[in-house]
Amino acid sequence: MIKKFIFGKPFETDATVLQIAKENQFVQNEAVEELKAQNCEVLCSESGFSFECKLKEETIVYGLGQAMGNINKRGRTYTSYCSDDPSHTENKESLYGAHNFIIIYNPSDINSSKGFFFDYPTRITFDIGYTKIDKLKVSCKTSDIAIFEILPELNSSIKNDNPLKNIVTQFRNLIGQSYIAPRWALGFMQSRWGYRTEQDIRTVYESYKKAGIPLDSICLDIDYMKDYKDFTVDSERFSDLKKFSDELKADGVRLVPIIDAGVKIEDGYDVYEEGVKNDFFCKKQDGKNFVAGVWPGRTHFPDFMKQESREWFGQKYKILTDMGIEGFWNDMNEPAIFYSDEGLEEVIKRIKAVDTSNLDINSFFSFKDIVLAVSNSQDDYNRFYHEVTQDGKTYKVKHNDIHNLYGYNMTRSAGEELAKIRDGKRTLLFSRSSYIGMHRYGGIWTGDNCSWWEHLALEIRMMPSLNMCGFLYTGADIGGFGCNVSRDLLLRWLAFGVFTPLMRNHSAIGTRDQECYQFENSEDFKSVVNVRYRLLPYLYSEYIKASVKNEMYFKPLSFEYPTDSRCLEINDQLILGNEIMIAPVYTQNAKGRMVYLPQDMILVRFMPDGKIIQEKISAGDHYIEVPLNEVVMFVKLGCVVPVTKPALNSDKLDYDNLTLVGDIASEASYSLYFDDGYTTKIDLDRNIKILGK
Ligand code: MIG
Repeated sequence: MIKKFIFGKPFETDATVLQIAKENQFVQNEAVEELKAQNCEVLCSESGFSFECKLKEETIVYGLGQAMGNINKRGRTYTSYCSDDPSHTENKESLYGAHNFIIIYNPSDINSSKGFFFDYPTRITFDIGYTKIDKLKVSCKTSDIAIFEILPELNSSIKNDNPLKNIVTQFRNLIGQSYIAPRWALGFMQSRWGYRTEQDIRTVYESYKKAGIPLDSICLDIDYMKDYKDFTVDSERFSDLKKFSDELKADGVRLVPIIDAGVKIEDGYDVYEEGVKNDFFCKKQDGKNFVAGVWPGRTHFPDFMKQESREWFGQKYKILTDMGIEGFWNDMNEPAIFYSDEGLEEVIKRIKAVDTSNLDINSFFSFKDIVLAVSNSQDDYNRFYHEVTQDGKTYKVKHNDIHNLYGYNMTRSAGEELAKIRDGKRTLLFSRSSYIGMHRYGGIWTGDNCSWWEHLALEIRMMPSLNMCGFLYTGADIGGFGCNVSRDLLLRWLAFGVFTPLMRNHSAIGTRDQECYQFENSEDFKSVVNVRYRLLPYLYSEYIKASVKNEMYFKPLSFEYPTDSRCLEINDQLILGNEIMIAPVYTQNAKGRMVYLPQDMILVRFMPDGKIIQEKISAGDHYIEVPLNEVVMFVKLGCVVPVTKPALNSDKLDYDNLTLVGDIASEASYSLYFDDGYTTKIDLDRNIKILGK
């Protein structure tokens, strides 16, 4: 059951798609009372809003999607405020996304579990037993907010057998079905900020081929554009993108260009001129278009809150789809701002004011901060406005008041228009910034991580939380974006990436070359990436089922074994789909790791020579050796998983001749979803092949 609590005049974020029945809606005082009856205290005032409830010692809090911390979010503070911050250290409270969904879970009373979604368009803070160990406090600046409460409904048509899965499925019904990527987008992608020319891309394509390592796509980062202008191609570096993309596609490799939020200000540039002429850009209070310095220098931001702007910008992707492009990634859409004219002016003024003084310890540090504060500043987010139409009225809203919706609406713009442009065919689309609701239009990558073992561990923990919030097509920059990767880190990260729907090796300019073929014994990389392709029919099938049925693709172990006390604390093993458990190695110089099995399982080991070794392992703790060039997974008893032979890309895979691994002795069967990889008409009932028995 879902209840909706309405305080003040909530901004319509379009996060949800279900109407809540009148009798389950509570407004203002009624809402306060209804929540009080459940021991939640709400305070609405001029100075802000807060929601508090007590946490028992045993209470676990799940959710929050893209965030630091463990799968259990307790003991920290998190702030949803989409931030372009590439340094994801332990202490960070905000990353690129804003995913305000939590589940409160009491293991000794599992039916008392509840989910809460705080639908609020800008900064909101979750203090989860941090300030006070037994209190959850959610607070934000204004008292205009909608809160959805999800209570488990165990006798409903949602046949999830436990309250945790049931709450997630109800929540996902509320927010609508997740975006579904084309099948090739589940192939391995290579990317790097620094590929400049057709020749650079050709080298990547040829080197993968030569090394025999499968590859489905190569990303084009900002250097394919002419002077970083969206929807342009630098013809000196890519003389004929259509011809090039057709040539690679004929061999099963696709190109995936980046699109940035800011539109370069330049006379004669059609996107800029059309945007100015039609009032498609964000404006300042004085009605002039807001100017933000980003990659191309001075830019305007499309006003993605305005439907006309969304339609216009989204149709621009056709320029690239006409060149054979079938996938995109949307970047810098928090939006990232290097500087604004006003911000720069102020900084220079402030610097001038201090430059003759004798800087002491305090003034010196504030002097240093003056320059740093010019990027992504609150002041800038307060300087521009959106034109919004709600309830038939059109009015202006300050950007900062709806900050978390910008990246969402950029990707919505692309998603809605690409659906028209490529009628009946799926397009790959993933975004950096996001809000719940955007999961209907595209996936996300988790932004600028580093080549740190800790960031591999972080990704493992983040995946199930993202799935709760509807983001299924997701993954991190494999190998790490910033810093220099080591060979073993890349291999271990790939071995986890084998299982994430978005599997992309991406790195920053200036870091060590990170393509798989750059390292000694590239056969080891081939063995690992091959496993992705061997499992692709299965992974694709589980991904589609999870999307269509509003379920999780990755689950914490506790969601499958909610009363196993060991499972409640496991942050480094995941359940994938319905059949398997994975336990990635994420520490350096480890030859393997301890794995906890909540039940008997079949260990399936993919060997470098292509053999698959299987062994039954009993419930409990085991040290499992995992050489760098092998991939292991655990199949539940009573389950089987289809595998195929590896191929150089997903177009070349044999989807017909599948063999089964796992509990083959049990005569178990597997329901495989299959289709052409593109269709938007997904029919789980018709497109299922039963394998086994
Ligand atoms: O300011 O396009 O997160 O993936 O390679 C950096 C260059 C801009 C940030 C993205 C990253 C991408 C990079 N971009």
